[in-house]
Amino acid sequence: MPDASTEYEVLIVGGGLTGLYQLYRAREHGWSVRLLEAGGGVGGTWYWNRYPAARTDSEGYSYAYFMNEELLQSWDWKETFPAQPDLERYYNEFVDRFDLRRDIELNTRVTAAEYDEPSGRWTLRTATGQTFVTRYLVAASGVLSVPHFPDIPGAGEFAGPVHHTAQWPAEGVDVRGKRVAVIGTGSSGIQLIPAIVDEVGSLTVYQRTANWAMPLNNKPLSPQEQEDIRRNYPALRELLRRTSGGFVHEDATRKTFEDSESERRAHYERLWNGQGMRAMFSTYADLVTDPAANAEFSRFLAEKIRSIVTDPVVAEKLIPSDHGFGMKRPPMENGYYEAFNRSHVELVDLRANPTRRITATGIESEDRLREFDVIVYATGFDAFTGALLKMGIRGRDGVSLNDTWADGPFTYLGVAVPGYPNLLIDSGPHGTYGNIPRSAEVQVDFVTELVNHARAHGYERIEATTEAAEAWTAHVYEAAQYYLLADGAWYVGGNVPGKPRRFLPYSWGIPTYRSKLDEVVAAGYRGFEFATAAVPSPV
Ligand code: NA7
Repeated sequence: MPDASTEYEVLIVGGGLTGLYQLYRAREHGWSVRLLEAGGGVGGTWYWNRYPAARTDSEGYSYAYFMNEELLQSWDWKETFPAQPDLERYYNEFVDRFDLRRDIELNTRVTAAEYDEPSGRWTLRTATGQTFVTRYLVAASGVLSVPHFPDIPGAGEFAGPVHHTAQWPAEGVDVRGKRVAVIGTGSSGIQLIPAIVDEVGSLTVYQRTANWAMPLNNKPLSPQEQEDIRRNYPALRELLRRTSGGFVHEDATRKTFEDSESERRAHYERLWNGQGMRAMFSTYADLVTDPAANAEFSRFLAEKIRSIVTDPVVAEKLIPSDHGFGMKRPPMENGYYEAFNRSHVELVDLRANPTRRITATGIESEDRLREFDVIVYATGFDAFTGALLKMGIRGRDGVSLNDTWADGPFTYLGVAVPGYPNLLIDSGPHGTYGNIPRSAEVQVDFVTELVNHARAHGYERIEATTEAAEAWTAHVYEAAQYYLLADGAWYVGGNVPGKPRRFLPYSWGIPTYRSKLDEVVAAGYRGFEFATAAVPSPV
C-alpha cells in the first residue's frame, strides 16, 4: 500500500480556470477533494503570464464562468478584452466567493503520480516532498502551461536578467531605457512589444516566423454596455453553446468566392475593424480549408501590413511567406506593426540571419553581436501534452505516460487513457479547444458526471478501453485532413524540437464534442469499463 499520508477521493492538479471550476463542481457534489497548484496563487495562465499587456483575445464576458447567475451579475468587465490583473482578480474573487481556498494547496508542484493496482489509488509526490493519495487523479494542468525555452548555445551565459513571458516576475521587469531583446513573435511577443516600446532604450525583435496578426480593437466598456451584457447573458449563453469555438463570433456560412471582389473587400475591411478573433470564425467558411480562399484573405492582410510599416524591407519581413492566415493560431495586436516604425526598434530575421550563440553581453548573430541589458523569451509553450508528461505519471505496471505517448497522445474523449485507471483529464490533448472556459466546462462537467456515475454505482475504478481510445484518436486526427495547417503550429507539436508531429486538439468544434460526450453518457458511458472494489491486497 502507498504510504498514505493524506488521502482524498479526488485530487485535482492545477488551479487555473479549469481546475478551479472542477473544484467548484467537486464541492457541489460533496467529494472529498484537494486541489494542488504549482504557483503561489490561483489563475493558472492568468497567474503566470504577467508580462505587460498580457490579456485575453476572448471577449471577457464570454470568458466568464457561466454556472452561477449571481457571479455573472456581480462582475463587471471593464474592457472588452480583460488584462491579466483583472483576470487574476476574477479567479481570486471566484475562489473566495465560493470558499474554495480551503481546499487549495498552493506552491505544490506534482513531480510523480503513480497508480497502485491493488489499492486502486494514485500516489502523488510533490517537489516539496509531500505525499498525497487519491482514488481519482484529475489533471487540469493546462494546455499552455509549460514554457518552452529554445536550446540556444550559450543560453546560460548572459550576465543580465533573462525572462520568459510565461514566468514574468510579480514585481515586473524594469526595462526603462534598457537595451531589450525579445525572442519570439507569437501572441505573447506581439502583445508585449508595443507595450514596452515607449519605455525601452532600444528593442530588438528576433523573429523566426512572421505571423498574421490582426487588430484586437479592445475598448473600455461603458456602464450602459456593462448593463446590457448583464441583461443579455441568457442569449449570450445560447450563442456560445452554438458557435464552433465557443466565441461570440458566428461561424461563417458563405464561401469566399460566392462574394464578388468588392463584397469580399468590404467584408475583410469590416473584419479588420472588428474585435478579437472574429476573422478566424466569421471571414468565410472556407478560410482554412481552401488554399485560394486563404490566399485571398492573406493578401488583404499583407496589404495592411505594407500600409502600416513604413520601411518596405521590414514590411516584407513581417509578412509570413510560409503559411496563410489561420494556419497557426492568429495573434491579436495593438500597435505591433507600428512599433517597427520607431527608430529604436530593429527586426532580426532569424531565417536570413541565424543566431550563433548567446554571450555574456548579448546575442551573437551571423552578422554581428548585439549587446543587451535584458533578454526576453516569448518562445511559447510545450502545448497540450507538456504538463501531463512532466508530472511523472505512471499507470498500471509502472508504465510511464511518456512511453505510452512516445508517438503522440492516445486518449478516449481527451479524458481518459487505457492503462491509466482513474486518471481523468480536464485539459490536455484530444479535448476541445477554442474559447477555453467554454471548452473546459464541457470536459469538466463530463468528468464530474463520470465520477458521480461511478460513485452512484459503487464503482471504484474507471478505465477507457483500448478500442474506444483507438477510435477517438483516429477521429481527432481525421479533422486535421480538412484544415490548412502550418508545420510549426503549436497545435501540431511543431514548435518544440523532437516532439512528435500530431494534431493535438479536438477540432470538430465544441458543439460536436458536447454531442459526442452526450452520446457516450446516453449509451451508459460506452467505451469505459467500471469495476467495483479494487483487487484486495494479499495479506
Ligand atoms: P507561440 O505562439 O508558440 O510563439 C512562440 C514564438 O517563439 C514564435 O514566434 C516562435 O517562432 C518563437 N520561437 C520558438 N522557438 C524559437 C527559437 N528557437 N528561436 C527563435 N524563435 C523561437 O507562443 P506564445 O506564448 O506567443 O502564444 C501561445 C498561445 O498563448 C497563443 O497562441 C494564444 O493561444 C495564447 P516559430 O513560429 O515557432 O518559428
